[in-house]
Amino acid sequence: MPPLAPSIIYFDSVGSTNTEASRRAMQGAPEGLCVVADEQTAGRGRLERHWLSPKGAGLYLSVVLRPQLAPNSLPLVTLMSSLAVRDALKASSNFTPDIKWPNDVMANEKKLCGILAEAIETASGRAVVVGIGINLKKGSFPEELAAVATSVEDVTGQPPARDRVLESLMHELSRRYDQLQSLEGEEKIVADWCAASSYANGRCVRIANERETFEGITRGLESDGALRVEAASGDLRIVRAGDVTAVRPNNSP
Ligand code: BT5
Repeated sequence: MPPLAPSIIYFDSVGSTNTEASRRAMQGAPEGLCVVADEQTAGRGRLERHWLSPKGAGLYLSVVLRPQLAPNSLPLVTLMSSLAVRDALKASSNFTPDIKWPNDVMANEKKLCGILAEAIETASGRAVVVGIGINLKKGSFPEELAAVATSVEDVTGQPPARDRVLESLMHELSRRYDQLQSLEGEEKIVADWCAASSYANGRCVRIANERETFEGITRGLESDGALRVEAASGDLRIVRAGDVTAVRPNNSP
């Protein structure tokens, strides 16, 4: 597998970097194409939710990937991206964030970064567009989200230089993507994700998805990245979609 060779296109303002990168992937863009914007006017989360992306406040980017993975392994692309963001912030901003299933990077139990991986069929085969939004500065989100959102500046006291974080992120993303597609790479991504996330094992959580809401205790991941949760009844539930909220904060050091 040749290493990912990122080529970056910058925009001052765009609706959504995921929409722009998907459009280019449909036109045949090779993997490694990365769309970065200073602001997004229609940044997207999962399930038609919005991602607030004020000008100059965060890092908003989308990368085109063309992974050679079985369809049921595609959720691992989101998990490897969370690991890459974590590693990149560790290297560029001197702190180690937490990661939460399925698509969040967290600090102090608040959301610092969201990831949106979308699979699309293109004339040159399946592509996955990985969108990453990282709150760099305090003004990255409105006051209404202050109870659940945070930024690198909130955590470290200093707004990081966007391009330093971007450079570090492209490096870590290439490394993790390579790892994911190597021999036993899927197992390694799952193991590294579990080791890096305080949510992986033994956390009391509430799971909410389109079908139901229930509480339980996390019991690690399946090999395809699904979350195992032991429900109050004792049944082991396998969760493939939804939102996870901690029922109690993490008290471990
Ligand atoms: C996500 O969705 O977390 C995926 C976010 C992906 C954003 C990137 S930015 C570059 C690329 N281009 C795009 O258009 N998208 C990607 P989800 O788990 O559904 O979370 C969405 C929820 O997060 C919203 O409903 C809000 O509650 C909250 N939210 C919105 N903006 C936020 C922000 N800046 N910081 C923290 N939380 C936010």
